[in-house]
Amino acid sequence: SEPVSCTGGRADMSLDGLRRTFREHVFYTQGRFPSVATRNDLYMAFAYTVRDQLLHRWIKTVEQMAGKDLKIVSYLSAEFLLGPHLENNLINLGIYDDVLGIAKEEGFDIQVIFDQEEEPGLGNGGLGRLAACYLDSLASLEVPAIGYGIRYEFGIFDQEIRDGWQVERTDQWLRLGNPWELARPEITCRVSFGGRTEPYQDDRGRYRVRWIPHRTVKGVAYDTPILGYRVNTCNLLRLWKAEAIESFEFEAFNVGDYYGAVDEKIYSENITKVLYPNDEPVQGKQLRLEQQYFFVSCSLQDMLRIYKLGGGKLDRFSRHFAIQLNDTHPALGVAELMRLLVDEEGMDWEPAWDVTCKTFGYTNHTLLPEALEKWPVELFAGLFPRHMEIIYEINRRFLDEVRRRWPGDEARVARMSLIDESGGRFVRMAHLACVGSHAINGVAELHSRLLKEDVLRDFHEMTPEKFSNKTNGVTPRRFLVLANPGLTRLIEGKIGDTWIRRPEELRKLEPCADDPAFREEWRRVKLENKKNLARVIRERTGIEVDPASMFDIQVKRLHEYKRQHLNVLHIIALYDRIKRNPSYDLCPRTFIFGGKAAPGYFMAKLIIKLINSVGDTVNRDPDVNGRLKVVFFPDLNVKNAKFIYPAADLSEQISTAGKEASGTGNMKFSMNGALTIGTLDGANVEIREEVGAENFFLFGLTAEEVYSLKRDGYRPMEYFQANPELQRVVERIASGYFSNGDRELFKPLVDALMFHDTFMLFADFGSYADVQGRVDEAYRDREHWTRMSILNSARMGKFSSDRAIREYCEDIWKVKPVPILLE
Ligand code: GPK
Repeated sequence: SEPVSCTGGRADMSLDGLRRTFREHVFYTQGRFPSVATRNDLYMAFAYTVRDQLLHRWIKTVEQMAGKDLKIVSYLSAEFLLGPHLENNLINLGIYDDVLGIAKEEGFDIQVIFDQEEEPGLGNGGLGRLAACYLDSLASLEVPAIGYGIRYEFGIFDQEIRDGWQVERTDQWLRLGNPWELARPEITCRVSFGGRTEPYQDDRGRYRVRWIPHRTVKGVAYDTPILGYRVNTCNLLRLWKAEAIESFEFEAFNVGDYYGAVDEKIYSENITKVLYPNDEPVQGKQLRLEQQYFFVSCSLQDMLRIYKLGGGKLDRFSRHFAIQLNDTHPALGVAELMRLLVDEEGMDWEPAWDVTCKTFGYTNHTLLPEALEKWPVELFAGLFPRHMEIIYEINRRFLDEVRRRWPGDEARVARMSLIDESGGRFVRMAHLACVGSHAINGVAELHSRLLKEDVLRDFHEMTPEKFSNKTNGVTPRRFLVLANPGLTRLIEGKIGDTWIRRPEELRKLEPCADDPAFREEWRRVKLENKKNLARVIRERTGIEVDPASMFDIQVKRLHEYKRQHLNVLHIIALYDRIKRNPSYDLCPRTFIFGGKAAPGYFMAKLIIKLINSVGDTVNRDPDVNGRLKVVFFPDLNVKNAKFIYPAADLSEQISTAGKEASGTGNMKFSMNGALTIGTLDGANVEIREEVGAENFFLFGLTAEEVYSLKRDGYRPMEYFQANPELQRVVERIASGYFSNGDRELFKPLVDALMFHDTFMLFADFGSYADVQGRVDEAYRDREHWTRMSILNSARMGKFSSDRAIREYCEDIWKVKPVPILLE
């Protein structure tokens, strides 16, 4: 067919063209005269101007892919933590400066316009942000890809701090409209729940099963274009919204049941109402399981529909789609694809199973045993009677295989079964994902090794060839170019800008570490970034911080294994030293925390309260005299994070070894020239390898030491009794020093440490405090510190998500780039 013509008009990317399109959108899209246009009108008009450019490229992408014998990556994720689109798209299009110019001409501040954008907070933390970085890299590498997920009406809650406590407020990201998405009311799927199954014979006399569901909802597609960096590839993020199917309304209306019809509508729409705000699975919540199945079923139906458009035969499906499961949240896809192929498409079991296994890959993101998803069989079978049968059949065949390989080893069979029967019966989603995938990966070297040795040991023994490591990465576009324009300009002045696509080239900066003038410039940029953060902190918290002090930052979800409270114990130790010796020589430090706690996670919320209480006491104590400041930065999200990473001197990555699968914040900090104080956990291990041990502050037990200590019986009290400073620190908390004499407030926290200390803070406290002392000394030698900082940035190329995505493409997905031409 004829190529679609969309040149000229709104596709015109000249300065004049952009200005004209912008004015048109103010007028025709927002319906405003420039003189009465609100801030939001202007933002919307800019967004639509940019979206026009994206759509131009999107159509070219679809047009040039159609009819080609290519393979598409399908990234299934319950979360996509995208962050604001406008600035990012301007950078990827290469028109950032043009648009800055237009804004100036038209007489307004572009920062105010950027600030108007509500970010789509459709994720909790690392896992959701990783999915967003991977979409950016897929498009930037010109790989055909679709991200599939859920269009939550309410994303992750907004966090406020009141009286030191976290208060959650609903996220209303869609309130003023979302210019980045296109509703596709004509792209819909039906998704069913409940009911029963029934056997029958098909016209060829074959035994078949039919599912007679109890209720059915409709999924409607909402598409967001994802443009790559300085390429024409514009991929698709397709998010599903749940609605009631029309027939329900008609039926109910016919019998005069108006309220019944409305109820059904509310019931259906509930499925995509809200993101579960836990960064680990909430066990046993029916609505959460419904969400998972809803988006997985819509997405698989959509892929089959697209595939059939191309006229492909179903047994060749895996040559054209590579589906990646982002953790086990979409693992039900294994059973659903089997159902679609066998029940709906009439395939036989064996070929359908072959297609399924060749199509799916599974990424695991956690070693915490309590975070492995499992669903009560009763709940599962009630919602998905047919999938339950399919899972039993997968399991029967799988366990037969296990028994053939290991005759008589019934303990192994019980360990590997898709059904956990060790007290209650549960469907093990990780086992379903492993059995139904041809590739299984962890997200950092250490994590992948521990998966093989521990969590998925039996699966590794059985099919070692399925396992690999894919160390996480982050996009340098958002986390360096967009977040840190000052540093980007400085780097560009030295080595050009090709590193933005090939960050390994940042190595060319290494010699600059020896150049005093460059170091001076490097410090100037850091200081500017710190002033900027100091301003935002003042605006949001009222606290004054000194940009000349060391900015020591820990931002991430609040979790006991991430040990924000270990950081707090150290702050109290410094405070205690000052109180005991008012002339104690301490390099002035500002401790900055940020992150959300799951609303039902009491201990995490108590840690936020502790941070704020210690801050209240320390910040106003005249004895401290500017040497210590403690800040809790409220409402950490992608938008706020951009002020934080570029302003850090020290990055806190202090999880108990063996608990953090990878971490990605560690990479964002180091890229921006922060030094890391960290344990040998997750990707810290590889960051240290890359930047050099001499440019990294290492402390704490290794994963092996943590395991053996646990095995031999860890007694926190022994560490407590051996360390007088630790005793004083804990005593200050327990005595009510930070809580107006209230000894009850932090008792749960103190008791948990004294009697259990599951995450071994006491075991690591001594080593942490010692190494913090070395950090203090190192910061005094500012020239040397700057050297280390430059080398950190220069050596972080490996942690670009482009590198990670290349590895997935080559080893797992077997997909190749498809360059897109504009004309
Ligand atoms: C892991 F299992 C999970 C989860 O449910 N949510 C989540 O954010 C994180 N993660 C890990 O905790 C991080 O270590 C890792 O870097 C990130 O996933 C991305 O892989």
